[in-house]
Amino acid sequence: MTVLAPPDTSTLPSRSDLSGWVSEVASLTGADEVVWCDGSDGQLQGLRDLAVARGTLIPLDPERHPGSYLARSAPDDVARVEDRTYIASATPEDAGPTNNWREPQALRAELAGCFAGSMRGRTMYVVPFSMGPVGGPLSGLGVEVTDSPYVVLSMAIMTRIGDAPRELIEGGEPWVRTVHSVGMPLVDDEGNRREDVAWPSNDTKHIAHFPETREVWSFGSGYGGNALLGKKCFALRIASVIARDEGWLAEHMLIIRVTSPQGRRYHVAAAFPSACGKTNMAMMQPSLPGWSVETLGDDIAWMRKGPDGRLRAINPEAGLFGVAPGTGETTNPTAMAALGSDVIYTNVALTDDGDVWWEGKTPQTPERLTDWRGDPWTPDSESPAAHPNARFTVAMSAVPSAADDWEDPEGVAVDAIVVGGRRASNVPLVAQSRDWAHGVFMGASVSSEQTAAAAGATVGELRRDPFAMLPFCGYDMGQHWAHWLSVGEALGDGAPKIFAVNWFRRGDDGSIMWPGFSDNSRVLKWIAARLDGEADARDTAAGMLPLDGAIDTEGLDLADGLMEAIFDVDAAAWAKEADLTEEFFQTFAATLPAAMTEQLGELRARLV
Ligand code: GTP
Ligand code: SPV
Ligand code: MN
Repeated sequence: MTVLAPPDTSTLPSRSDLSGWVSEVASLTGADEVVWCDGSDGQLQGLRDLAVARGTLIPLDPERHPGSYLARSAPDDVARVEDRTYIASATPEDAGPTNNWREPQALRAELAGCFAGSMRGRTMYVVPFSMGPVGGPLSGLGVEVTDSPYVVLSMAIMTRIGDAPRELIEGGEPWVRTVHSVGMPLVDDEGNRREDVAWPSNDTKHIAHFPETREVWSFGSGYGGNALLGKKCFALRIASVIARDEGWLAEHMLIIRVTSPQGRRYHVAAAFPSACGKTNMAMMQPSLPGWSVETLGDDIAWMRKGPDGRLRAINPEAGLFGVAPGTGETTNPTAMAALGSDVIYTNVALTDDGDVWWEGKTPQTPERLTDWRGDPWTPDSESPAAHPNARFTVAMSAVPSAADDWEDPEGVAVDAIVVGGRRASNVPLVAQSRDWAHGVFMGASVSSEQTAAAAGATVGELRRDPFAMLPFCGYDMGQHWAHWLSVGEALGDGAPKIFAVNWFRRGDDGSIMWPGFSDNSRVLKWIAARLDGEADARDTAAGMLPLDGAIDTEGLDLADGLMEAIFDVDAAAWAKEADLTEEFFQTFAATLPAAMTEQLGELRARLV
C-alpha cells in the first residue's frame, strides 16, 4: 500500500476522480489495505471463505443449498434505521418535512470524526457498480467503499460490480460516491488490537445522504438498506433527486409483464411500502388459467420517457433482498424455486442438518431449531425463530419467472402504475384513478400499517407513506408530487393509467378478506380490461370501481357479501380519511401542488 498523508479529519473527502477519492477515504479511515473488487468469481470465493473463517457466514448443507450461507446480524442491527437516516441538502426546505434534514457542513464534520480511523485493522474494499445494465441509457454508476466482506458479497448479487463499471467511471461517466463502514476498528487509538466479531457494527449509526454532491456516507450498520448502498441510498434517495433534476422517476416499485390468454402483454409498475407485497406480486403465479406474470423487478423502478413517448422502466438492481417470513410454497413458490443455490440468508433460523427455516416457510414447524440469534429454539419459544425482517439475497437470474429480456437496457413501456398499502379498513380492493392528477393524489395519500422493515417501528400502526417513498424520497414530498404531475404532462396521452389496490382489508371478524397472492391476478385481469377499454366502472369517492361481478371470482369460495364489503366506500370513514389527508398535506405548505388541494376538494364533494 502507498504511504498516505495524515488524514484531514475536519471534513469528508470530496475529490471527484476515482483513485484520488479512494486514497482520501483510505487515509481518513486508516484501513490496513485497499482491495479493488473486479467482480471475478475467484475474488468473490476468496471473500466467502474469509467470511466463513470469521464466522460471518455459516455454510449451509451443500447438498440442499449449494453455495448458500446464513449470516446472523448483531441483535440490534436488523433493519433500516429511519431516525438516523439523513438528507443533508443545502436547505431544510429541500429535504422537506418528512425527512431528517442535517446541515451539510456540520454533518460532514461529524461524520469525519466517525470515519477517522474507523477501518483500522481492516481491509477497505472498493466496489465499482452499475445500477441497471452496464452502460445502458437508463442506468447509473456508483462506487461503494466498504470494510464489510458481507456487504461486498451482497453487492455482487444485488448490483453489477467490477471492472466494467470501473472502466466507465474512469472514462469520465458521472458516478455516485458511497462509503460504508461498520464502525468497529480492530486497532484503537493507542494501537491496541482487538478481536473481531462475526457481525461488527456500532451503537452509533448514521446513514447520511448529500444529494447535491451525490454522496452517501453510512456508518455503524451492516444491514440491508443501511449498508448495501446501491439500493435505497443511491437508487432511491440520491436517484430521486437526480430524477427530479433530469425529468425522470426513481420509485419504490416492482415491475412485471402480465400476459393474457389472448397473448396481450401489459407492463405494470407497482409501489407498495416495505414488506407489503412487492416481491410476492413480482413473482405471482396467477390462479386464473391462461394468464402469466413475468418478473422484471421486485423493489425499485427507474422510469423515463422514451423515444416512443412512453414511460420506459428498468429495474436498476440485479438481485433480490427479499423478506423471508411469509415466503413459502403456497404464498410464493417462485421465490422458493429461486432459492435453490447461491443464496445469502440473513437472520433466518437454522436446522441441525444445515437447512434454513422461517415462519411461513412450511406448514409444519420444526421441533428444534437454532434461532436467528444463535440460540436453541422450540415451538414453545416466545419469540419467532426467524427475525420478522429476515431476508434472502439472491440473483435475479435465479428467479424462474424472470422475463428473458429483464436486462433490456431500454426497459419496458409501462401501461399501468399501481399504488397501495396495508390497510385494514376503508381502501377498496382496487380502484382506478379518474385521470393522472387523481392518480397522483391516490399515490400522495397512501397510508399503510407499519412492518418490521424499519427498526423501532410500531408494527401495525398506520402511517402516511406517499408512493411508498416516505423513507426513500431524497427531497421534499410536495415537490415529489409536483414532479409526478409534470411527468404526466410530458407523457400526455401515452401516460400509464393509475390504479390503487389493497390486498389487506379486514372483515368484521378481523381476518384479511381477500385471498391475495395468486388470486391478485383477478385484479390484474380487471386492470387489463380497463386498459383495453373493455370494462365499465362506477365513479366513487375512492375512484373508479369495478361494476358488480366484474372481478373474476370463478373458482373462489368466498363468503356471502365479501365482494361488497371489500369494495364498500363508507362516506363517514372517507370524510375522516379526507380530514387526515388534509392535515398531512398541510405539513408541506408551500410545495403542495394546487392540484392536490383540488383533488381533496373533489373527494369531499363526492361524499355529500
Ligand atoms: P420490501 O422488500 O421490504 O420492499 O418488501 P416487499 O414489498 O417486496 O414485501 P414482500 O413481497 O416480501 O411481502 C412481505 C409480506 O407481505 C409477507 O409476509 C407476505 O406474506 C405478505 N403478502 C404479500 N402479498 C400478499 C397478499 O396478496 N396478501 C396478503 N395477505 N399478504 C401478502
Ligand atoms: C425495504 O425496506 O423497503 C427493503 C429492504 O427493500 S432494505 O433494503 O433493507 O431497505
Ligand atoms: Mn423495498
